[in-house]
Formats: sequence, structure tokens, C-alpha cells
Amino acid sequence: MEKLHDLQEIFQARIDADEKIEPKDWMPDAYRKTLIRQIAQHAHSEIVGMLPEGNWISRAPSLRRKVALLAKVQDEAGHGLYLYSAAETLGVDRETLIDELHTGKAKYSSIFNYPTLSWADIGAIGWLVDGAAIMNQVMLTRTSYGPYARAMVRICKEESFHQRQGYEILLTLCRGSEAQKAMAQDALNRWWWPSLMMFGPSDKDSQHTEQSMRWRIKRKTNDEIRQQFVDATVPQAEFLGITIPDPDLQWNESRGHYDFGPINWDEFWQVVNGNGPCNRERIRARVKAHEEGAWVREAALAYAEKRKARNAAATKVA
Ligand code: BYC
Repeated sequence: MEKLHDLQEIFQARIDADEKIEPKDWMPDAYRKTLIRQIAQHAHSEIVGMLPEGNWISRAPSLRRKVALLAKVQDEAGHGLYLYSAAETLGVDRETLIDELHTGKAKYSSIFNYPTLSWADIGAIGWLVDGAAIMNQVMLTRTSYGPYARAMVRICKEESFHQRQGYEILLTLCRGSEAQKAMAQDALNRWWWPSLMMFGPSDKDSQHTEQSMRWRIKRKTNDEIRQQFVDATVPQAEFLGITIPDPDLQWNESRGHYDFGPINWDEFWQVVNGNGPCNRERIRARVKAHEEGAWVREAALAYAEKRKARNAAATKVA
């Protein structure tokens, strides 16, 4: 018992000294569990996040837009793969993680349960959703677990390209016809509040924040990053010339931040618990893709087995 206590003290001292924890280092079970939960949720978000945008690849308004959107969606697949690999370093296997997504046991970001109804939504996702993701992920480049922090560095570089491609789509629409500007406004109206929900419940209702801050898995609280996002995004909306759908939004001189209106937490929990507009559709699409990809996994494994057998035979001969 004493020994476990010592290990925990040494572990916390390493965290407090800002050392990175690596896969083979001792770590408390709860730290490992929290990381698997968060990294898996993050990986699933990237993979499910491909669906709302994938919906528009065949309908992009020009070849240039199509190429950029294709590249973005492919990047998201890559982010999912880095993150599943980072989770695997903690001793969980990928099949288990994927099964948990498909059976509804594991969560993924609430934002991807909303539909993409117009081309302007692709702009809004890049600007707001990737913008929100970056705010969170820049903090995570300094997270205490080494493989997660390193995955985040590369992911953040790609996310900033995603954010700019989204903003540029909206800028083009806002400098276009009245109808195009109205499309941009409609997209902002529908994506603003769900984007603020991406940062998770408010600090007073967040189950994990306090412990995750102590372990430096999180470096900022949900409310802190949400505020940072609002402060950065309001001037960008002003530049576009569209209006954030919040009558309570106003600069607060004494706080040095924007005040904003109340978030509909009932809607958030409905969506998180599987009852959002597209939850069932998203999981159905993932399960279908997984089933249809079974032959690829089988072929890849059969090839790996064959190579292993060939290498073993060659070693014997040598
Ligand atoms: N959606 O105690 P809390 C992207 C859950 S998208 C669903 O505050 P924590 C992309 C939470 O899991 C971004 N569930 O938790 C962009 C917990 O439930 P469990 C993906 C949510 O972990 C464009 C419960 O609510 N980014 O990259 O301390 C295209 C209580 O919450 C949400 C990440 O995932 C939500 N919005 O803080 C494609 C970043 N919020 O697990 C892709 C990594 C909370 O106890 N994750 N919950 O059953 C994080 O930073 C943290 O996990 C969160 C939540 C800030 C999200």
C-alpha cells in the first residue's frame, strides 16, 4: 500500500515538473482510463466528423473547392488514425475502441450530430468547428501524456488550414449576392450554439475537469476555452458582416471579455445521449463502412501472416 502511495507521489511530482509521461512509465489506473476515454472520444470525433462534410464532396461548387474539401476530409481520417494509435499505447486495442463507438458505449463530439444542409455549412464547419477544435487542441499539445501531445502538434497544423478554408468559403459567400450572404447567415445561426457546446459542460457541471487539470491532461477548463473561442470569433463574424445569433453578446470592459447568453444544456445532453438530429444516421454510416471494409482488413492481415511465414522460413534457411 505504502509502495503504491510512493509511486503516486513520484508520478504527481513528475507531472508538476512538466515532464511528459511515456507509455512504459508507471501511471495510476485512473490516469490511464481517463486518457483512453478522452483520446478515444477524440479519435471517434475525427472519424465521425468526416461524415457531415463527406456529404458535400460530390456537390462542391468548383474543382478547387472539391480538392480542398477532399484533402480536409482525408486529413481527418489521418487524425483519427494517429489518435487511435496514441490510445493503443495505453494498452487498449483498436477493435475494442471501434466496437465501443458502434455500440454507443463511447462518446464522440456532439457537433457531428447536426446536419449539413447547404454549402455554407461547409464554411461554417471549417470556421467554427475547426476553430473550436484548434482552441482545445493547442492546449492539448502541452498535455502530460507524450504520445497524445505529439499527435496534437501535427493535427493542429492541419486544423489551421481547415479553419482558413472554411473562413474563405464564408468570406466568398458574404462578398457575393444577397442570397449567398443569407446562406452564410443561416449557417452561422444554426452552427453557433452547437459550436459553443463542443467545449463540454460548464465547469461547475464538468465531472472530469478538476482531476484532469491536476494531471495536466487538460491545461484549461471547458469554460476558459469556450470564452477564448468567443473572444476570437466575434471580430471574425464582424469582418464577414454577419450576426452572431445571441442578443446577450456584448463586450464587457471590466472583464476584458465578451459576455454571452445562456447555453441550452438540455439540448447538449439530448445530443450527447444519442437523441440529436443525426445520431442514429451517423452510427449507421460508420457500422456500414466498417462492415464493407472487412475484406480489406482480412486481406491486409492475410498478407501480414504470409510475410511473417516467409520471413520465418528465410531465417531458418539462413
Ligand atoms: N460531445 O467532465 P467533462 C474535431 C462528455 S472535433 C460529446 O467536461 P472532459 C474535428 C465527456 O466525454 C473535436 N460528449 O469531460 C473538427 C464526459 O462523458 P464521459 C474533438 C461530450 O473529458 C472538424 C461528460 O460529457 N475534440 O476534432 O473533461 C472536423 C462530462 O464532460 C462533450 C476532442 O474530443 C461533447 N462536446 O472534457 C472533424 C478534444 N463534451 O466520458 C473533427 C479532446 C463533454 O464521462 N477532448 N462530453 O462519459 C476533450 O478535450 C475533452 O474530452 C472535452 C470534455 C473538453 C470534450
